[in-house]
Amino acid sequence: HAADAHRTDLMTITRFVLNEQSKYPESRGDFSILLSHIVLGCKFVCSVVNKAGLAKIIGLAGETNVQASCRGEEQKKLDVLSNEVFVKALVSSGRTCILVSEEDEEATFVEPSRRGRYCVVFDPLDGSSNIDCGVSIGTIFGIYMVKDDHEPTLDDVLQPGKNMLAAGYCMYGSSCTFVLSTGTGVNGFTLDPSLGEFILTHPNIKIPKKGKIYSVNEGNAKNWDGPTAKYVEKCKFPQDGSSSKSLRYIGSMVADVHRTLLYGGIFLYPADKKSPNGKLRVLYEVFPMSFLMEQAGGQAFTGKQRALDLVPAKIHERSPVFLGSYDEVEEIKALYAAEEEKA
Ligand code: P6P
Repeated sequence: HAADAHRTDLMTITRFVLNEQSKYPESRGDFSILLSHIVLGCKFVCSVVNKAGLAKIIGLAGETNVQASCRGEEQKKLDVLSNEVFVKALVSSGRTCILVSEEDEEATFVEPSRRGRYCVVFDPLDGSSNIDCGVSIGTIFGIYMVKDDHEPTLDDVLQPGKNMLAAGYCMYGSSCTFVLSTGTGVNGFTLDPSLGEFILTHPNIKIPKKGKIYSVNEGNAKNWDGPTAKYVEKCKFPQDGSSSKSLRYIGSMVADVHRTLLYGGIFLYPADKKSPNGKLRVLYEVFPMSFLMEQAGGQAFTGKQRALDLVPAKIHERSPVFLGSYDEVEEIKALYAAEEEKA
């Protein structure tokens, strides 16, 4: 019975990654071990974020950090707590050597005895300012291999996004959804809380070639450059008789990108006069989401070049980004190219 087989043949993320690994006989399973520690971190953050509202109430009453701390310490901000969980999980995996987190000014160099070959760049809780109103937030990560066996340096993480081995995010919303690419397509997993396992629910995600949704903070419109302003104008007042697009902007990148990936359309965080490099960070927001978009058949562009070709000079560098359906990004690229020709 197919239905029964479906119910009993659970494709967990662990099984899925082991299947992937079996394609590389020489692999020692290091990547699978690394990924299992990232998944562990996400499960922890999912449980803490879901209690956030409750914790706040209890926290207010007792001013204690309900997250398993008996030292009565102050309620730790969830993004700080999440960061600590991911750093500890990644170091304890014994498979990492450099960590770059949105929460830490400096990169973490793992001590030699615990060092592995992978560098992980991550935003432990992106959009955390949205927690109090219950908007979905998420963890975003990308994984590089160190360049060589020499002493690790920042050059091992200042690599173009196209060198990433894997990237993904975990969205903490009505359900906990883990979306991952290891370079051979994109797959989505949903946490089954009764099993504590991520189950494959969105196999081989492909973003629609076109989309009817544009996603941008219109509040910045007065500061946009010409091509962005022209593109958004076309979304609202199409000249070719097509219907105008819908605007959907949640203000939490993981939620806006997840909707774009599944429904199609385009997500934009352009440069503007106030922030010439836009707002989003290259290593742990732009690169992972651009990697996923390309793997799903979409595109990602910075206004000047393919996002994944960018070579960051600093670990917290920002870049404008236009990502989503292939045809939508093509339109933005044409507008920037036309601007370039005029210049
Ligand atoms: P704005 C959240 O703070 C974040 O880093 C992303 O998750 C989100 O896409 C963006 O900033 C929202 O920025 O300027 O539109 O509020």
